[in-house]
Amino acid sequence: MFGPAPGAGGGTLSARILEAEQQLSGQALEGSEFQRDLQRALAAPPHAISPKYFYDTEGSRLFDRICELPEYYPTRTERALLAEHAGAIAAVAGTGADLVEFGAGSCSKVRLLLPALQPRRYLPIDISTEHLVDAAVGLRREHPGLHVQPVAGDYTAALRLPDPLPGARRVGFFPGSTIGNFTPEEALQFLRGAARLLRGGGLLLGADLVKDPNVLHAAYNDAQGVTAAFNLNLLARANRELGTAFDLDRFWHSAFYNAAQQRIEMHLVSRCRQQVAVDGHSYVLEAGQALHTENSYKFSIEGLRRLAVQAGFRPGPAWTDPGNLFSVHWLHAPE
Ligand code: AVJ
Repeated sequence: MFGPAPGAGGGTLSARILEAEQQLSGQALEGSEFQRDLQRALAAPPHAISPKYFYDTEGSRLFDRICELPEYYPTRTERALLAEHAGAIAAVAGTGADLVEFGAGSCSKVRLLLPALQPRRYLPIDISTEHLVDAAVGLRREHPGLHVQPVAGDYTAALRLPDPLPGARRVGFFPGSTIGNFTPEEALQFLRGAARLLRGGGLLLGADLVKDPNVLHAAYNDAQGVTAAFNLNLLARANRELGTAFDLDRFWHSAFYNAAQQRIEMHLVSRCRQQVAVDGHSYVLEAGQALHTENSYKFSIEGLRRLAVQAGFRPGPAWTDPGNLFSVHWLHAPE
């Protein structure tokens, strides 16, 4: 293991060492945690596993394809909002900030903000190391002057970030309605942590809105079956990484809107009674038994602002599209 990485950036040696170090620590931790969480989900109710396990390299690729689907409105709607309001966002967030993105993926949305926001540094955090490093390399090539320092890790867990840049305000960026993956209690906890981390700056947050359930249903049951492949990739990933032998043909993708909870739920449903094994432990799945793989909560603008206030933020402007499909919020984090 390398020693502590100095706060260097660009394509310098220390930045590359930092990346290498994080690739190693990131992957090692994740493997065993995945096995344990999968075993827990199979063993007993509520038969649920965190959606963070979708995002290995293949899953991140599938997610990027989801974002291009005609039925999946969130990405294109949020991108339009960011592009249209970049100037207004920079006016409230300020230029020259230390910009931290939670779950940066392909770092594609931040590109819409960079010209207006002109951050002093960009810290993309993501759980999919290979995908993140590729994205950071591409971003550096496009913006040679930008200080990009990727952090491979799970931002839902305690995460060590590089020290803040002296004198620079921290601005958080959490787009894509990824906040919808948290339960309301987890979302509050995440926002509380973010308000602390970003004090004196703020958070730019994307949140999907409650709408016609038919529109929601189509977005998670696309005609090409990419969302189904994304969901099933959880089992494919287990086969690759944990040496399991899940037969993907024995599961189907289920996604539906749970109106009472204001969320889309995704499940992998066993098509038949079957026995599966993970690291020597076997489990019987009944026909129709579901493994709950994701919640995607939907919000109202006011509901999200209330949650932000509870977490210690002072909500600023919120931007939405004419169809009220999606919202982007500026949340000021007091000192
Ligand atoms: C990345 C959590 C925002 O909930 O819409 C897309 C993930 N799951 N299609 C979402 C997802 C199925 C996505 N988030």
